[in-house]
Amino acid sequence: MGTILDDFKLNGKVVLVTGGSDGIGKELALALGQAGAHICINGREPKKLEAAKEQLKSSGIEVTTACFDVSDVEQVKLGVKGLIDKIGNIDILINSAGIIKRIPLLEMDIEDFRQVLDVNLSAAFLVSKTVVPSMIQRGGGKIINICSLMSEYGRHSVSAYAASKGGLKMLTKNMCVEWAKHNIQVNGIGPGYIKTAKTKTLAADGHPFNDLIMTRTPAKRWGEVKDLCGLGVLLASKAGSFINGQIIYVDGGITSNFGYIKGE
Ligand code: GCO
Repeated sequence: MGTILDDFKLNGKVVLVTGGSDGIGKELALALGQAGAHICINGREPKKLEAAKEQLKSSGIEVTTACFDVSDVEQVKLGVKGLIDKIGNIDILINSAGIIKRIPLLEMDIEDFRQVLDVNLSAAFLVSKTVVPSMIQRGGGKIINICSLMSEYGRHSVSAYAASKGGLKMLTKNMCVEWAKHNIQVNGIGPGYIKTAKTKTLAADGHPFNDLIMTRTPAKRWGEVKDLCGLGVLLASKAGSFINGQIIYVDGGITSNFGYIKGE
């Protein structure tokens, strides 16, 4: 007889991670691969994809790459179809591709604003819509959308990013509402401040933003990409089968904290 640990295993499952050649996407790909899944990583840059593939393969993970732009309707259609033809089906989709542009509202032009929404929000709609019919046909699936603290908060100069991540939170809930009856679970991971290429400049020692994070986060540290992996495996596995439509923040407690005064 199996144990609860068996419910976390992903053997025989196929995962597509968009934005999988880097950062949070790559780390989740590694974790789900270690849990037994076949991993397909998507990205726009063939060289980066190959490097990520080699890295995952060296950990004994089966990997396929899929080079396409998630914000381009035709490329998504061809990319996803090509992948399904090649390796069967996609059981688990992680929408992780994302960009950020830190530009104050009055200086931001509409092209930049639209591009952020296209990649962070519309692409999750597009890729999911392309993958889900085959999930329905096969009796179920999982979608994990990578949200953000900015799904809840504003911050100076990240308006487009926050608008996209707030939208992704609500898209997650609506996907759950429409697809749960097909045994599809759709949830969001809301990373707090995590050390990645996107936050590298903010995390530098002595940067005032670093001070803000260190004082405001109850855990008194930045997150590491690894901190997201346990939740990623839970949401991708049978163990998470009745968790649906939730955004779970992995943030060292920052969303619970209004702030400290000196000495607390
Ligand atoms: C910023 C940061 C954030 C992070 C992250 C927070 O400029 O405030 O880059 O937006 O990227 O999404 O959860």
